[in-house]
Amino acid sequence: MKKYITTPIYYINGAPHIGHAYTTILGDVLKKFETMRGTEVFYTTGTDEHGQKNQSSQQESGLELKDFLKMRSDNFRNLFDKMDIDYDFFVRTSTDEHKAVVTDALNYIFNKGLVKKKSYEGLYCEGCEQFKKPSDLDEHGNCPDHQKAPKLITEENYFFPLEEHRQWLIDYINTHPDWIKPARYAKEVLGMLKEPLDDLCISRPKSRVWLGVELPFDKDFVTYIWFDALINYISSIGWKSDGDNTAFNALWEHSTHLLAKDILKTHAVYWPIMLKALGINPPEHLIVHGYWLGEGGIKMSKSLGNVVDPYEVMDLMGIEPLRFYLCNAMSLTNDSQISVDLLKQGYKVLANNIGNLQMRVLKMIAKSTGGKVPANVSLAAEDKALLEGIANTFDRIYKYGDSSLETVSELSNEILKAGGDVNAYFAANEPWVLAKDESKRQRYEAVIYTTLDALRLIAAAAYPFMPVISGKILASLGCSAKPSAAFKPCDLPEGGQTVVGAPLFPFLG
Ligand code: ME8
Repeated sequence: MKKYITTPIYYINGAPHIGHAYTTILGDVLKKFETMRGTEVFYTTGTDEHGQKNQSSQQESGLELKDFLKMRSDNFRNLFDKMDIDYDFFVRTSTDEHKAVVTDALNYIFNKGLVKKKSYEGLYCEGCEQFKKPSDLDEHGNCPDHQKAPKLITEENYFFPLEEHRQWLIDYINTHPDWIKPARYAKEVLGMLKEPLDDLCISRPKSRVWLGVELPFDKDFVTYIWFDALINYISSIGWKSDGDNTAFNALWEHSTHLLAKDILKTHAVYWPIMLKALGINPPEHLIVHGYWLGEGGIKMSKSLGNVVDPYEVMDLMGIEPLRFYLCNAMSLTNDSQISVDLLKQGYKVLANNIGNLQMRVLKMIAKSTGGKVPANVSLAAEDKALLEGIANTFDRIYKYGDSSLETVSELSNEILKAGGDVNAYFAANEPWVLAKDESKRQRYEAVIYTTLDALRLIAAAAYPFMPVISGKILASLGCSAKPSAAFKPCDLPEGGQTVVGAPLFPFLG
């Protein structure tokens, strides 16, 4: 079985910020988690290059369209490359391959008689690229995400009716409790489905928006950006309305879309209904996360300017501690505050936990045994209990966890907890005192072996978040094996050579 994991494709009207970096990091962490337990993953991320926002941005830039799109898309790709994201395909909606699939899908639903043309008046939020109902707005009549009043627009457009599928979607959500995770977002979607669904406007007149995929059945219009963008999830893996979809179907069956709650409605209401019209099942899972809140406690966003720059914080603390922090600090169902100060604090937690433990134990045995892992140790019940507890926890998460935020969050918490427990064990057993007394040699060696073996388990478990640091810890313990999801206690080869290297988490200053 091969899994398919996707991130949203990001608008290119601004530079990427930590929110975009986070979802793409989360996908990479999930990919590594799955790979470690033997499941292959096809992972996609990319850029959403059409629509009014991108069009306005291009006009302001004064650049040729092609150059503008490439430059802005590369801003995202270069960031993801610098962050060592192991994506298998980088989507660009401006490519002919993607556009051909959008055209194919539009023709398919048009020919099935699922599209109708009518005049429409509505409140349009450019930030969301969506028509809004008065009930979607805050008390000042603004879009809550963009803090701007939507514009009243009257236009002739093409529509795709949704209402007739509402009950089917409600039933689908109720019979598939694992479809949308965490569960509170499924409840939110059921809330959206309490009222009849308006027809989805799937076109924009070229007189207003020309940056898009032309409607195959009316050259005066382009496709609505969301209709175009959502199709990326099927265009990236080769769907065709009339081709052989065997390979597509195999991947699609195990598909997970990652997204924040800002785009829950498009993914959990429009998308499954679009897919149904195309004869495709909903993706297997939608994994939804909350917002990173920037300055002022409001959602960080390009348009509000309260963003954390991923390059700045990567330079400050390194990509791997940043990955760990983001995955650990994003709460499952709420929003999370983020700032450079909070990131620095998170870095210190890691340094004091895993970093401190590694340095202390390695320096100690470098002095006492020339760095050799003690052999023929006789572990006390306390030592065995510590190692078995840690191994069992990681074993359970790797065996039964799924590709979700809950798993990632639990794993990162358990890594810190294990690090804390081993630091406490080390302090309580005072190996530096034992080392001075030859009659306590056996006990000294057991404490050292236990600490080293625990560190090995922690490093292996941390691989999806910090692959390079995990490898460095394992190498420093004399373990060359690639981390695997088999967490067995007391597996550290006896007699191996340990090495005190440079600190894993240098002082930030
Ligand atoms: O919505 N906190 O693109 P977008 C957490 N092109 N995550 C955040 C975030 C924040 N403050 N800000 C952005 C679009 N994100 C469409 C998507 S998909 C078919 C089309 C992340 O550039 C998060 O993943 O506005 C969110 O859903 C996405 O970026 C929105 O990116």
